[in-house]
Amino acid sequence: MTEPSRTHQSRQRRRLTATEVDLGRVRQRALLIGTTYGTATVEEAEASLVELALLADTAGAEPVHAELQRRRTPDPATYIGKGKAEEMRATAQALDVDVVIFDDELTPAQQRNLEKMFAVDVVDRVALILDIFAQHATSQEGAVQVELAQLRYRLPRLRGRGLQLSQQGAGIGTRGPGETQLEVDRRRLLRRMQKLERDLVGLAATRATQRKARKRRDIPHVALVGYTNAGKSTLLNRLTHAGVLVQNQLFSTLDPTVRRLHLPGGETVLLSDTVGFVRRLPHQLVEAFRSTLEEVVDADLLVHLVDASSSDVEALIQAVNTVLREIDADEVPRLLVWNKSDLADDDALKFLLNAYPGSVAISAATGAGLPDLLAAVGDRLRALARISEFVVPYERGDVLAALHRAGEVLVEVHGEGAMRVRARLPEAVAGRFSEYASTPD
Ligand SMILES: Nc1nc2c(ncn2[C@@H]2O[C@H](COP(=O)(O)OP(=O)(O)OP(=O)(O)O)[C@@H](O)[C@H]2O)c(=O)[nH]1
Ligand SMILES: [Mg+2]
Repeated sequence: MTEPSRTHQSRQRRRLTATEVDLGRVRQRALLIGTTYGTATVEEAEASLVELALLADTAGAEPVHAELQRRRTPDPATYIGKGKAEEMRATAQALDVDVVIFDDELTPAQQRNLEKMFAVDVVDRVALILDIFAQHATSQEGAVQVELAQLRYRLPRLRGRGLQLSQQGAGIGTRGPGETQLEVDRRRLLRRMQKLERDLVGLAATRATQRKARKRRDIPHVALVGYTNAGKSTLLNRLTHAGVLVQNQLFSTLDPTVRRLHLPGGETVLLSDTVGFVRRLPHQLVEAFRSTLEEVVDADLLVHLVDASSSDVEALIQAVNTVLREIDADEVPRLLVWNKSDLADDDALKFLLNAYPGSVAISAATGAGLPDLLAAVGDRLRALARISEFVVPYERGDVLAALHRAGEVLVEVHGEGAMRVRARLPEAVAGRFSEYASTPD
C-alpha cells in the first residue's frame, strides 16, 4: 500500500499543533479496532464499532479503517494478541494513521505495550468519550465533572507515560486537563481530584437547592432521556423555544436545561433536557455526572426518546435502560417516544407502536405527533400516584374504606377524634378526598 518505508522524521513533521486540531483544519486519521470479547453476538460488536466511528468523528478524527477481531478472550499484554497487533501495526503504518482507537477499555499495561508497538497514540472507547465530553463541557459544573472523570481514568495510567505525554500534540485522549498535571506525581493528582470533588459538592448543592425550590412549587418535572443524538434538544426547543444547541453529533448536550411547558389539559410542567446516553458509557463519567443526572432521578416522568429510524432500536433502548439503572432512576415512570418518524419506515413505525403499547410516534423536526405526545404526558402525569395525608374522623369508616380501595394506605395513626392517614393515590383520585386532606401545620 502507501509508503511503508516512511521515516520517523516525516511522522514527526505531521504532528499537529493544538490549534490546528482545534480549528479542525487537519483531522487526525484513526484506525478503529473492535473485538467480540464483551459482546454476545458479532452483530453487536459490529454495531458498537459503527458507533465508535461516529464517536471518533465527533471527537474530530477521521476513521480510515475499522477492524473487528474475533477472539474468545483478551490477551493480557496486547489485548488483540501479538499476531493481530503486528498486522494492525502494518495497517496503521500503511494508512498513515495518527491514532489507534480500541472499542473496549484497555488496561494501562495493554495501552503502553500497544503504543510502543504502533509508535502512535493508542486510546480506548472510554478515553474517546471523555475527550468528547471535555470538548463539549461549557458550564463550570460540566467542566469540573469531566476533568474529574478524566483524572480518575488517567490516574492508573500515569506510570511510564509522563515523558511521552509531554511530547504529544493535542490528540484524542490528551485534551482537557493540562499536560502539566499528567507529569505531577500521584499525590498531587489526588489532591487535584479531591479539590474537584469538593467543588462539585458545592455546585451540586446549588443545583439541589434549585431543585428543591422547584419541588416546593409542586410543578411536575418531566425529563427527556435517550440515546445521544435521539433528538432530545430538538424536541425541547420545538416545545419551549429553549434555544439549546442541536447538532448531528454525539453528546451535543452535557448541561441540563429546564423549561416550563404548558400541556393541553391546562397543567404546567417543567421539561428538562440533559446529557444523552451511549452504549457502555464510562462508569467514571456516570459517577462524575451523578449530580447532573439527579435531574433524571428526581423527575416525575421520563420521556424516553428513541430514534425510530435506527436499525436497532432495541439496542438503543437497552443502553439507555442500563444507564438509568446505574443512576438509580429505573423506578421513575417512563413514556416511550419514537422520534424522527419522518425518517422512519411507515411499517416499521407501526410495528414499534404495536410492540410497545402506550408508546407515541413524533417528529421533533416536522412537529408531527406533538399534540399526541403532550396529551400522553398529561395522561401519564394524572395517572401517577401522589402521596397525600388525610385526617378522617372515626365515624367516617366509609371514607377510610374508600381510601383503601382507591390507593395504597401507607400509614394510619390514631389521633384525637380522627385517624391520620398517609396514602399513595392517583392524582385525579386524591381530589375526591380533598375534604379530608390534612393541612400542613
Ligand atoms: N429528520 C429528523 N431529524 C431530527 C429529528 N429530531 C432531531 N433530528 C436531528 O437529529 C440530530 C440530533 O438532534 P439533537 O436534538 O441534538 O439530539 P440530542 O438527543 O439532543 O443529542 P445529544 O445532546 O447529543 O445527546 C440533529 O441533527 C437534529 O436536527 C426528527 O424528528 N427528524
Ligand atoms: Mg442535546
